[in-house]
Amino acid sequence: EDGYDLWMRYPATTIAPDSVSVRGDTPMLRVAAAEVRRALPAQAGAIVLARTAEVADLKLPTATLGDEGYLIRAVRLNGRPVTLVTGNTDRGVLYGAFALIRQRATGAAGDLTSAPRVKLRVLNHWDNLDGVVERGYAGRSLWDWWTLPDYKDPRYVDYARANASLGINGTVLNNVNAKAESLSPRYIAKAAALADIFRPYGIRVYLSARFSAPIELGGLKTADPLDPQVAAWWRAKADEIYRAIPDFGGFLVKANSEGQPGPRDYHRTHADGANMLAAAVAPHDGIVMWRAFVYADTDPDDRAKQAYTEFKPLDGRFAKNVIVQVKNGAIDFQPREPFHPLFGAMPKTPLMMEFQITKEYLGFATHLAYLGPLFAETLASDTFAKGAGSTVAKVVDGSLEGHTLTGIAGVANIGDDRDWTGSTFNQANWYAFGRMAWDPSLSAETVAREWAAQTFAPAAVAPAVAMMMGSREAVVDYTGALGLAHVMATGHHYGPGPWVSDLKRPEWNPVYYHKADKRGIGFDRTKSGSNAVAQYAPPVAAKFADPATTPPGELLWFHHVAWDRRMPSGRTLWADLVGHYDAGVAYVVGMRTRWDTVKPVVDAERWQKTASFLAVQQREAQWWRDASLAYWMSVNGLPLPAGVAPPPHDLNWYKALSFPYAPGNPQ
Ligand code: BDP
Repeated sequence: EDGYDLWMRYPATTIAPDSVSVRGDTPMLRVAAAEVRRALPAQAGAIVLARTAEVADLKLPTATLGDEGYLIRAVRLNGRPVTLVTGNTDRGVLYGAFALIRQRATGAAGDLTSAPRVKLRVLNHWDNLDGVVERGYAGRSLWDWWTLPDYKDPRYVDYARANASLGINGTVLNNVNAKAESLSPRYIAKAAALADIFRPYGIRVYLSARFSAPIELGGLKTADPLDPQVAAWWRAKADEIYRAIPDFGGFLVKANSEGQPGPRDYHRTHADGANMLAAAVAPHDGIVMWRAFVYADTDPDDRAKQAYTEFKPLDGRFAKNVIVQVKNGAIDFQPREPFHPLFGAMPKTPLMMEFQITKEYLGFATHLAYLGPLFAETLASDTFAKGAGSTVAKVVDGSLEGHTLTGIAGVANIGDDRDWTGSTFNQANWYAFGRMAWDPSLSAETVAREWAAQTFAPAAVAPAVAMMMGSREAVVDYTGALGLAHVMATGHHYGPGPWVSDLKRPEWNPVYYHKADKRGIGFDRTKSGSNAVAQYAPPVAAKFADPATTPPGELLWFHHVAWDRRMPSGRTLWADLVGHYDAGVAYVVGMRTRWDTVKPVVDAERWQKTASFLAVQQREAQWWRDASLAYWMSVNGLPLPAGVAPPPHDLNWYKALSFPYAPGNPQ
């Protein structure tokens, strides 16, 4: 009971051999049937897996299934009542098989039909070739690059099963801070071995491409995207990759951001760079996922404006096999950010959502923070790009502008820890990402309940869901609520550092983001400040421009607010902020109490690890709260509201803490 089985905790009995049958014999149908046999051994009634063409005489409504959807139905076949799992393709059957397993495991029943609303549902592994995972808190990389391609760790199959069970259909194997060597023949062979293993599970492999690879690997003098030799090098490289991996998905690129090379080095645009790579993979039906996370010292006025400033003018200039990958918010995966202003602002360009599943800013692996509500909140945000109801979800699923190339990426939280993600509850974030990528309209609570029902005994489900649902908000509360962001310590991002002010570039420093002074706190992004609000559609801009209509949870993101401003709660801003810190800590205490109640119904190993982590979380939540309050008080000189406990140490004590070996830091 170490969590290895994830949400696929199948009974340990064997099946009556004839209760699952499959029509047709392909690797994908074979793994689909094997999975059902393994998961549903004791189920009464026969199960038949077949493509729709094999059961055409049933005249099922299959038109809406597309090439990945499935239909599950009670039908009669050859006079026998059976549960039919069907889809127009093998892949539809595969996803239907997993849906049937999920349905039975969650105690549901009845006919089911579903097709994904988003085409590319992709994990981004920030895994380095030496096995270290950037921002990874679950051990080392799952990919043993050293022993690949000869040794194929059976775990690769289990990874593929877990992803297929959610409908995840792509994986980017290497870090966006890429090494050119990932594209060398030796590493292409290793990636090809993984692609072979993943193929029957419907998962395509992608690689992060280092833009300067033509120089590093090809010996060229330049990586200028408009140089014909450079374009030819990439074409040849793409051909070489496709010879080894015929269904290779394409490239993910981080360019001209945080020191990465890119087209701007040659005074070319992001579109020039993306289109040149797109031309190389186009003959093979490959795509380029070009990241909008540009973070270079070109726009010191407000880091939050940078991606929009650079990308919005390029709308309509990208090749048709390019999709621009945009983080959920404009800064960087903070516990809460308003939706990224690029969503809705580039109607002619497919935009792909990038969520971070690994909890770089939400307590690493140890804190229990269920990200379903964060994903849902972003997807439900209304861009007003085409009037009310133009949600981010509709931008991402292509329905707002009629795009067919659509995608959602999640920065994986997976490593070689036995439980894959560093904790049991982190598995829920992988799960929620996959399920919501398939259907962005799923509610966070539905997904939490589904996951918990497949992860714990029935008596633990309700308590687990109750813990999960408020857990992300608790992290917001104890790390800095009301729209504060980027108040963490430098480098590893472990713990509080709102006082940090001595780093080279202004926007590396937390003080740049909160701008706290004697008078107030917050970043003025209205007209009197950076005017980042103007990057949103007019109704949204108007809402964010006025502190009275800005949601309290985003107030300090958009406004510099006086400490004594009256909040909707009736308290002053200062008292409200203090209240949030305390509420965050209290929530963690509540989770511990609840977790104690499920001890009798959860296996000892998983119960104990979670209990230990919750203790860590309480200690660290308290630390965040105490250190932050000590700092804010040093700035505003205000007393704590009556009855509030003062931080046990003075500010210097918190400042002096140091964690040189905190995990996940870039190398
Ligand atoms: C930040 C991480 C950094 C990543 C970067 C990115 O701190 O390690 O390389 O994002 O997304 O969140 O490229």
